[in-house]
Amino acid sequence: MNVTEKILSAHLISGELKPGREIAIKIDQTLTQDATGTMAYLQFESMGIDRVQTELSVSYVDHNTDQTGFENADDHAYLQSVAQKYGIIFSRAGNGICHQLHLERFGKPGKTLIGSDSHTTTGGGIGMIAIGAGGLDVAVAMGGGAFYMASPSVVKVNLTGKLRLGVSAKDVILKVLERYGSSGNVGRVMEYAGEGVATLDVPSRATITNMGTELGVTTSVFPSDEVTRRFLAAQGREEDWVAIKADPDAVYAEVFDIDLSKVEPLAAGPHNPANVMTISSIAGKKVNQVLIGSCTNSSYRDLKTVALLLKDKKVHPDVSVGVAAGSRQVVLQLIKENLFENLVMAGVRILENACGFCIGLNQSPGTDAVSLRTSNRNFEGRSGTKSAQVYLVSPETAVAAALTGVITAPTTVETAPEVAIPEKFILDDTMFLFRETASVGVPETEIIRGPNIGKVPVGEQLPAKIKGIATIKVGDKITTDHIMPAGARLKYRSNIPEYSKYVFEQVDQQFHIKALENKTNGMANIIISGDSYGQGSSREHAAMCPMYLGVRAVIAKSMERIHFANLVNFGIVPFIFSSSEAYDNIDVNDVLELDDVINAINADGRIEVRNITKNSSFEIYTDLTERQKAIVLAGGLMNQIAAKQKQGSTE
Ligand code: MIC
Ligand code: SF4
Repeated sequence: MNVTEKILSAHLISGELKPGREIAIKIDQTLTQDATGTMAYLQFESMGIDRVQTELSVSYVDHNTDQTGFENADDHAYLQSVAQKYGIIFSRAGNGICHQLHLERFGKPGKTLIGSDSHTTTGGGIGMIAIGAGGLDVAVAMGGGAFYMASPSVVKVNLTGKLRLGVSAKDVILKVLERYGSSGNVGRVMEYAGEGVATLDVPSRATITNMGTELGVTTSVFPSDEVTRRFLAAQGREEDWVAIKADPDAVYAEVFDIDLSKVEPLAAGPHNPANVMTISSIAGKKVNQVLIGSCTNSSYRDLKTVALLLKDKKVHPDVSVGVAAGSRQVVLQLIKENLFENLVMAGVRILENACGFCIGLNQSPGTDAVSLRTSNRNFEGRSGTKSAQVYLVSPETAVAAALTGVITAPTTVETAPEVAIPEKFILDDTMFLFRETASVGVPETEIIRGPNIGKVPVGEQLPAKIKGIATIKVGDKITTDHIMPAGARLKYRSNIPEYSKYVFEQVDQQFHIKALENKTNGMANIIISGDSYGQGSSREHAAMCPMYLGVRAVIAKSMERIHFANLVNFGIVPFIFSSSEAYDNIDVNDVLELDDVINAINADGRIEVRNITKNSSFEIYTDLTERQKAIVLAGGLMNQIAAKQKQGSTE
């Protein structure tokens, strides 16, 4: 068996490990972050369970920490009180970014983790099967329920050689993105193997598994070896270590070879993480902003490298340079080693240990500005500035540009010495509230609900016939940032009627008005899309808010995994065109009729759509498991759970 099969088979509740088949697995750990967490906990509350049923569940506050207005503080108080009531560890704002913290303090090789954030895959860096999912799936796992997924097809990424100085893990994952792209990888797991694995420390492995998400795969995983043991020992958690490696005769669906010594410094250019180019091909381009941080490159290894490279130097006067550490531990460690000073002395803007710039919450670049970032996503407008040109690069490349003012290959300038993980990291869990310390000054059972804490919208059962309007038609690679913007709108995450006003804001500002009108007139809204609909985040709001606006179906050429699952959970039927030419013959505002939907879903999922406006028809299909069919017909998972609760079922 390979590593993926070993961990999955040890957690298998039902199904068979045959690629494509649905399996149910037991979940050991969960994580949530605040921006997806409020809805996840509102859903968890309605399940009527006294205590989380997992081995460990953590609620992190890291995304929405920087807004004006009362909303953030309301959300944080709600999350803290829920954590206290249900036995969830609470990580306070300022402690750091969920994925970095989870790796440092809680992740364990061989365990399963799901999190309401797509980059939960970071845990694969220490040999976990760690998967991003919608908040509702995480709520179900916290209640002891299984997680359902397609049994993956495992790709071996065979690493040989050793990276040159100035080239780092970000360049490796960009190499993988160059080969596999950001679509067409649904159902895959990338498993790293080969002698080159031992040359990568845990933070480097975690950068690779983190950004593996941009491929659209289920997750990525490294073996757990001596390097993993040393990392956990330095975190004071040696007892959490177990060795996990693939059997010598393990079988893989395919093999991708990378000779690390040949990897060049790379960048992902505007506006997709898979738009990979060499740094040498864009060298000399003027840079306005450099931002180092996010859950991809904010570790001790990365920031120590940055601090060493900036020692006794000053950032270029035309470049605004910001650094956000991934955790307090990283900051404390840099302070202890007198390295933090290098950043401040160089003229770096010190940012909060949080997601911040990565999600467009602050540091938006100027008009047409060129911004170099070490984060993992550069979707158009995500930075908060639509005309900005965002390039994703390694910390080494970021520093080279910060100093020279232009894109510069780090291998052509002074390179920093290799950074080793310390024997023992500074261990201080002050900003985690464990049950004993979780007091928020109220009785344990009282949940704090300020006016920003709304309600989870309720779906409606699927009607026998969908008569609807093609309210919007979008192209390929529509991300969840297009569907449900974050940044300045993030503070409405707990208030669905308000947040719904921004659905497709970047694409069609009238969408929500038209959709509500159609809903009032008894017409369903139908979204028409090209390939790879729903790339990017796990935010279930990209399904929940459209559901609130009366969207009943999405018809796309293809769809990404987490978004597909979220649509099902919120009772929106995810349809695929049987023949992609049909896409060309639909226009916005066409009236579409889907007769006998329920019977079609229960049969083979194929259905004829009549385009009343064009007097034509075309075929679509939906590939749902029996479990997913039942959810869609019930109008979403919450409806199904409520119906079961009414019948007294404990299932
Ligand atoms: C992201 O990087 O897009 C986010 C913000 O972390 C999302 C989660 C969210 O939308 O709250 C993700 O990656 O899942
Ligand atoms: Fe936060 Fe950015 Fe990581 Fe998402 S990708 S979890 S916004 S740091």
